[in-house]
Amino acid sequence: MAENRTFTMIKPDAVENGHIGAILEQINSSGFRIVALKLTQMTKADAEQFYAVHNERPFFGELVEFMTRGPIVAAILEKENAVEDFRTLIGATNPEEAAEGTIRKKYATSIGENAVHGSDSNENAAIEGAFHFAGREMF
Ligand code: RTP
Ligand code: MG
Repeated sequence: MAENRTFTMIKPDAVENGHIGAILEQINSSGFRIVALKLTQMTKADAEQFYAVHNERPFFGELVEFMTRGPIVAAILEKENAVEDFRTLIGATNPEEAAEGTIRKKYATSIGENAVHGSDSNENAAIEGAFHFAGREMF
């Protein structure tokens, strides 16, 4: 995947709370182009693989449970400096520490149920994008 791309998920909490439209609108109006998009639901095995880096952490079971309890919106986004700029747009992991106006500040309910995911490196963006999308689904 190109280095000007990142991968995101609108997590089950934000989908349940009806924030898909508002979050996609903020993503677009912040200069990101959507190059892949779908509503999908991860299985337990999917979530365990996607978040394998966290499998020793105390919150791992809770995280897998949360991420599989309902549909998510998966998307690949394009913009110059996409990974870093998107992490800025979503804000800190804990919404209480997230900057005013960030997506997590506006829509997250807790450190665990924090509305959106954003890749943390170009390498992981490529891995995560390929995890969710086939080549013909990326534009
Ligand atoms: P993400 O990967 O989802 O974009 O979030 P992040 O980089 O800001 O945070 P990370 O450390 O990668 O954690 C992944 C997700 O695990 C859940 N979490 N729960 N209960 C807790 O203390 C806790 N800490 C992290 C969150 O859903 C977090 O986004
Ligand atoms: Mg992370």
